[in-house]
Amino acid sequence: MIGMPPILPASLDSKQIYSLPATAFYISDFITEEEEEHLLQRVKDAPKPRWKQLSHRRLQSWPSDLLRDKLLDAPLPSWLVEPVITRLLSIPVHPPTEGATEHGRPENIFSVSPHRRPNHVLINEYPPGVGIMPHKDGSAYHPVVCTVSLGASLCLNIYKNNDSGTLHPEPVARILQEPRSLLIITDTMYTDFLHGIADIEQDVGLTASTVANWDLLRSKELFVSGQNPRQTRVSLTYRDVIKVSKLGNKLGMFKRP
Ligand SMILES: O=C(O)CCC(=O)C(=O)O
Repeated sequence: MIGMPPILPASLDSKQIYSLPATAFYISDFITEEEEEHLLQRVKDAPKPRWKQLSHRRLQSWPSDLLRDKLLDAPLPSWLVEPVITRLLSIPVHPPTEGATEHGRPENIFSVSPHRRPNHVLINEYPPGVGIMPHKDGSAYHPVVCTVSLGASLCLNIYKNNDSGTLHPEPVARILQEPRSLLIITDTMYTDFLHGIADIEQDVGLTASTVANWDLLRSKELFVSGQNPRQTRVSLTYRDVIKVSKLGNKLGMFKRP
C-alpha cells in the first residue's frame, strides 16, 4: 500500500475511554485515507452473493457465516488481514515495560484469545436512518470486538439491562466513531453491556459530556454544532470465533466467491 502508515499509539492504555463503565479503547487514526478507500472498494467489489440483505441493512460475513456458533476453518482474504490485523496485533495493551509476556513479546489485545488473532469479520453497511438493535455479540466469540469504521461517522449507543433482565431504554453512554477509527470493546464492556445504533438521520446533542470518547476524537471541530448528519457508513468488525471446525477445509466447502 502506498503512502505513510498512521502513527500508532505506543500502547492501548493511552487510548482507553476512561469515562465508560468498563474497558474500551478508541484510536481515531487507525488507517489512512488511502487504506480506507481501498477497503471500501474491496467491500463494494465483493460478488453480489456475498451480501446478505436484511430489512434495511446489508452485511457480508468473512470467511463465512457461523454454523451453530462454529466457524468452518478458512483463511480471511488478505485485504481483511493487511493492514488491519497486522496493525492491531502490533499494538501492546500496556506500555512495553509492563506488557511483556513470558515469551518476551508484549501482550496485544488478542494475546489470550483462542487463536491469538481475529478469524472472522462482519461487514455492515448503514445508510442514513439505519442502525442496529441493541444486542450483545454473545459467547461464540472471545470477548473482544474490534471495529474499523469507513466512510462516515456515527454514534454507537451502550445499554445495560435492568435488574429484571429487560433492556433499559436509555443508553448509558455514546461512543462517536469517526471514519478510519478503531474501536475495541472488551471485558465486561463486551459481556455485560449491549450496543446498538439508533435508526436516525443525524446524531444530535454531541458534546464533551454526552460523548464518552470526546477527548480522543480526531476532528472535534466537525461536531461543535452538536450534530452529525449521517452518511453511509461501513463497519468491519473483527472477532475470534472460539470454536473452529476443520471440516470446512477437508470438504472444500469454501469455494464461495
Ligand atoms: O457497526 C457497528 O459498529 C456495530 C456492529 C455490530 O454491532 C455487530 O456486528 O454486531
